[in-house]
Amino acid sequence: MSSETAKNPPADPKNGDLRLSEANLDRLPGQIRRPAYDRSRVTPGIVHLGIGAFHRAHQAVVIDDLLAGGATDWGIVGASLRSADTRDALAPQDCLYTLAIRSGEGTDHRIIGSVLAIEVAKEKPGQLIARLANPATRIVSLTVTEKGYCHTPQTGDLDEHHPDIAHDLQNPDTPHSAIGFLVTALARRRIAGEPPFTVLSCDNLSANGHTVGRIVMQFAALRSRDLAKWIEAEVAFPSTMVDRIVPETTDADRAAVSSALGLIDAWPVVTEPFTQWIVEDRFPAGRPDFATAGVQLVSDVTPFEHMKLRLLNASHSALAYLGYLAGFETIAATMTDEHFAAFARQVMQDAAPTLAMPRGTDLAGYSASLLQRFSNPALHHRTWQIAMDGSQKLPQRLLATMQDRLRLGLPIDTHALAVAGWMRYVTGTDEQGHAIDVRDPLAAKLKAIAESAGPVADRLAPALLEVDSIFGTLGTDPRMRSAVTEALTNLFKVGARQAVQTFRVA
Ligand code: CS2
Repeated sequence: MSSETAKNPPADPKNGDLRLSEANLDRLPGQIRRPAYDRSRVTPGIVHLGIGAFHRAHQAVVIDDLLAGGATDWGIVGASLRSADTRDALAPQDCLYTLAIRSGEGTDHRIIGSVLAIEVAKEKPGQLIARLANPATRIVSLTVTEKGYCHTPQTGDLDEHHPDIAHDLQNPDTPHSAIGFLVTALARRRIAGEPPFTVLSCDNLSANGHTVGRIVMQFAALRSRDLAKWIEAEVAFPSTMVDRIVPETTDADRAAVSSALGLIDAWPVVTEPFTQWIVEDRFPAGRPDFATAGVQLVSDVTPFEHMKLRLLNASHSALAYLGYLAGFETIAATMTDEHFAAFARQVMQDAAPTLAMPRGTDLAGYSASLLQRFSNPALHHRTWQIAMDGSQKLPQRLLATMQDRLRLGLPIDTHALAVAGWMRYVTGTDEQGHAIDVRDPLAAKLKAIAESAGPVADRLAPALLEVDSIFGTLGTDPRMRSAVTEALTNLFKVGARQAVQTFRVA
């Protein structure tokens, strides 16, 4: 994202404008942790598609721990599908970067060395395909965000009309999408008689492994039925639940980190102390000894994934839309309002009866810890950032819970207010009449719907509920229509702050 590009890296009085790099590691203040292994001896075993801040603050840190423990053949080659920003920022610093862990107690800095190289797929697609096809690559992991899967969020099926998919079917050797790269590389492996890599989705999708597997097979079937059959028989797509809050890096973060280091880091990542990774243990091509780095290996990740999506991400999105409309810039600021905090708790409470957790799971404790994490005053996590791509996020975060609650005969007014918040947000005009920069693959369509309906809940709510790729059959349910219309009517009437304040929480 260009807003994350390094701007005016600050000069340090001691080290001038020296850059963080292998050669300069010795200049770091003694307390700053750095790779405890010889990076020149590490070979790549993982290719990661979508090397953004989230991957660098989460999976790359786990791998850094494993490399420190002696697993020298599991280094990461990162790839950006389009933008050269991350590569341009990190290549001059030997792909080293800082993890800044922030809490109310201060910041802990650590240098991460597990990323060995970064490629830009758009520049050299053939090079990335060759790397993926190389049998040394045993895991291909992904954080390409929800929209990167080119699927219909409501059904989980490949969107055959997606422009990138249409392109990739015509141009298998120069794909644009992650799906196109995976399938071309898998086809090469098959022809070469090599075993496939394991595909590890680390995005916030429901049943992310199963979902990416289905999309990959549907795409492959459009190219060759035999290829699709081979993928179905041979390729593992374990599901994962990945959790760490990672706000976008700001120029102020860059300045603060560079000053703590005494060296310039063009793109550090800032995060919270909490981190969690739960992975289904299906890696026929081998895997690092994840458990030694605190990763939980399970046979079925689904309940944990649902728990995270319906408690954490659902309340995050609810706070993002309603908080933004109420004029709060960050999640932590939104949480300082007790009514918003109570509303977030209610979103979680309402999701609880829809979850089937393993015995002994402490949902109340989990929810309490989420509220605490959201309140971390040192994280500047913008409501606007989380509000992005709602059309891709709503189904698994909010709508699945509503569907289940309706099935159970339970009321849906809490989630209806959150969905109404999204509807009010995507009109593109805030409560003061200012424009909202709505980022969403469906932004233009949503805006057109909002313009034709006007700011009238009775017209806008039903019109948006008809967007099938988001709402599916739920959008036609009369209980859904009336709950959302009622919530949106109130939002237009009294505004988000008062709507949340007067919302009856249990
Ligand atoms: C957030 C997530 O941006 C968003 O939509 O809800 O990125 C969230 O911070 C992570 O899933 C936390 O693990």
